[in-house]
Amino acid sequence: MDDIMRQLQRAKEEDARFDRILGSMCTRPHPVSVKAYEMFIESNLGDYELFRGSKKLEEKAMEWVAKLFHAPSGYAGIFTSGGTESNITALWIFKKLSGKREIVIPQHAHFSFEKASSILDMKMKIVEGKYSMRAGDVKKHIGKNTSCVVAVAGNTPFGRMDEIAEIAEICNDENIFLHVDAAFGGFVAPFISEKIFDFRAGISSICVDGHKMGMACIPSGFLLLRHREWLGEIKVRSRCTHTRFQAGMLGTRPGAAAAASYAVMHHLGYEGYRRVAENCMENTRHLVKLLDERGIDYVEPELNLVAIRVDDVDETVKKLASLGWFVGRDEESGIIRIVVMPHVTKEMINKFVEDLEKVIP
Ligand code: 0PR
Repeated sequence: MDDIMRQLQRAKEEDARFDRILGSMCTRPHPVSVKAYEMFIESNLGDYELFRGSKKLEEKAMEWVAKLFHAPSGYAGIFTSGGTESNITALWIFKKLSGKREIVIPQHAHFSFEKASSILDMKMKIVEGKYSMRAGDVKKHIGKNTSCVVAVAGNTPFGRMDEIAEIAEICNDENIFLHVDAAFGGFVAPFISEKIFDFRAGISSICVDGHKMGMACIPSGFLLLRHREWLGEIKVRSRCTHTRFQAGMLGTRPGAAAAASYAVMHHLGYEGYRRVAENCMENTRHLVKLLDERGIDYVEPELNLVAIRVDDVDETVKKLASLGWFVGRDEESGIIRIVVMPHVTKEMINKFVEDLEKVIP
């Protein structure tokens, strides 16, 4: 046992620590979330008749998110392992409902849609756009085989929001589904932006991740659908278990993750998340100010994510790593990515910018 523990300790020491991580959309989970996770470690939501308490927590966490996004009363929710599973599941449902095999998707959408396209055998029609997707560019990509449009609230490289309300109007006119990927932005934008990107805009589905700005333990994802009946498309009888039906990709699922999400959401509440988001935005502005003072070029942030333009992405990432910093990168856009998560303090930002100045010409 001692030997195993020593091995675990050594492995843990090889893991990066959050006080050096600047490029991740994850953060240290809130202590309340960790506590709840530990309490429900045995629970399996795949067989929810056995774990009815966990199931209730899952439903309550879902209600909390549904309220955040103004879901209509007949909505359905699936608690998932995160944005990837949510995105694949949404496209799966819309393929079944429409019987069509094309998706219209912004250039800067997350690579989980590439996985979805491969698994579901759906063709991606890519809408080009500098930092986000404009409504005016969407229409020409819609055709008779379009199943759904994907729009992003807080995209992966720039943290920008697509023109979701306007895109929703087009989708409603064309009678096609609109899925909103708010995996990252869903816990920030409602608190700091005036933009309407949720069910009020007339969207079909939306996902958000608790394990990103929700400060919940990994894995935590929420997928909300406008109509409960849509779940019927992916519902299967779960034979031999204590539960009659499952709807979703996974079988056995961690009840601990649902309890952990419930706990942090109800502990922080909407006001708590507003404070977290405002604090992250304040630190984002601090970072931008330091970059301005040094003449370092960046993409104007909309949420708590700053894409810094550099000449040689690979070289910059390597040099920063040698100084102990982990930053995100996107070679295609020529940027390194700083996500100003709740664990990213002003002190970290100050030290990082000092080091960044040393490594860029
Ligand atoms: N949608 C968007 C807009 C995302 O940015 C991501 C992940 C996903 C969906 C998929 O989410 P899951 O990975 O939870 O399934 N974006 C992060 C990124 O690419 C994922 C991540 C998080 C990567 C932490 C690294 C990391 O350390 O940055």
